[in-house]
Amino acid sequence: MAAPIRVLTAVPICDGHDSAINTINLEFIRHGIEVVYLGYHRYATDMVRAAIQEDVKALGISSYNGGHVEFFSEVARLLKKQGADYIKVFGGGGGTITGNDDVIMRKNGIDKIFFAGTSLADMVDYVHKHYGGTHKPFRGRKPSADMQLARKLTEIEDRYAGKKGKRPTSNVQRSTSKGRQGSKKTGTRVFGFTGPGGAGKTTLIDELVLRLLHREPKARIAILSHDPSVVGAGALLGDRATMINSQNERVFMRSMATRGQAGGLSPATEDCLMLLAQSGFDYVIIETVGTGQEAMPFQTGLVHKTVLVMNPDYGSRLQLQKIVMLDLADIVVVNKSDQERARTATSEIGSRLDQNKRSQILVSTVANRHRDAGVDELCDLLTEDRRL
Ligand code: B12
Repeated sequence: MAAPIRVLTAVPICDGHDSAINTINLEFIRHGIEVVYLGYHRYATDMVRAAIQEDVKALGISSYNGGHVEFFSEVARLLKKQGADYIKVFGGGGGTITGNDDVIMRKNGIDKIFFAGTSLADMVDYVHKHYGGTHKPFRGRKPSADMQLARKLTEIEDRYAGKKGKRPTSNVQRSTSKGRQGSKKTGTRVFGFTGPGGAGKTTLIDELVLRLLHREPKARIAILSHDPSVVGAGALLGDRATMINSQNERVFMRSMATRGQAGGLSPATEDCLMLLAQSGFDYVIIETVGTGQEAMPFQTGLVHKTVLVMNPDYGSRLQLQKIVMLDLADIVVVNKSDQERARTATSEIGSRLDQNKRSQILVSTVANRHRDAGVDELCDLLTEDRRL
């Protein structure tokens, strides 16, 4: 199996028309493409940073706000300025983009505009024909640190493509077989976040990143965020669409598809983690896919602290007996703790943790509330050994 084509898609600033891009994303995925979706109302700078970090072959923009000539051209200009114009810019905006606009946009470096009436099959075909194949080496001036790191991560992921279950020969220096121990030398702190889909892991991580950026003005943070690959097809890597604070110059985020591996992570995660630790990040945060009861995504030694994020609405108390991560997590977070059932949930989960007789900590958060005290507490707990 060849490594899938990766593209990034987004909708520009002052534009909420996301229904076209949502349809197109799904069609791309059905045809084996991995789509990193940045969401709507996004700045040109955010798109360019994300496209470079994700090392995508192309950046697809869906624009309906009337500012397409300027916006697409600005994206192409910024890519060129950074020496990243190996990333092609394409997109559409139905009837809002005219033939004359297209002429100007192509002069400004846009690769392809799809007009109203184009079939989804034609768009998929174009992506396969024009954005497939291996990455070309960087040309011209020295690539930026983000560009180099992004490309190394791609190389690691691609080495695993088609080698299900087997560890390929890796160039990443392995001081031990475990990622966390590999990060000991560098002082990188690694946190693993897991939990069921919809519990608010991504929002919680984004709020944690905000606090880390404020508290440590020089700290650099990397995020490895996982989403499931669709069986026999591509993947929708959508966590960036939820991230607001993580669109920051001091944050490097990479979205990874599970590419056929069960359990919540990608076959390439451990090697990617080691590379990030060697690249001098102060923190690396790993987010798993939404997991089920039996998941144990973080093998011993992979991360320094594991955080299980739960939704108060897990069903009856009996369900708690079946969640393996409740035995393993260092910190259990009951997110959305403003919900009616949260008090009961906190008390039931607290009793369940008491059975383990380990020093596990239970924290209540409302991640989507500004300045939530629970998220502050979580940040304190995760960083306490750095502050001693
Ligand atoms: C659906 C729609 C809405 C929905 C949006 C729902 C949503 N979540 O997306 C709602 C009702 C909410 C809405 C609201 C508004 N809308 Co509106 N909307 C439309 C409408 C009817 C269809 C757009 C669409 O989704 N088309 C479906 C796609 C699949 O087809 P397509 O557009 O032909 O695109 C083709 C290609 O270009 C390509 N393509 C498109 N994007 C991309 C991206 C990539 C990567 C690729 C490869 C291809 C590609 O795919 C299609 C292939 O055939 C258009 C009118 C129209 N008929 O086009 C107005 C339209 C875009 N809206 C318009 C306006 C003004 C608004 C509002 C400002 C109205 C208001 N005053 O409140 C708001 C703004 C909302 C916001 N927050 O931004 C104007 C924009 C005018 C302009 N720019 O000059 C339009 C053109 C209507 C008009 N004639 O006035 N809108």
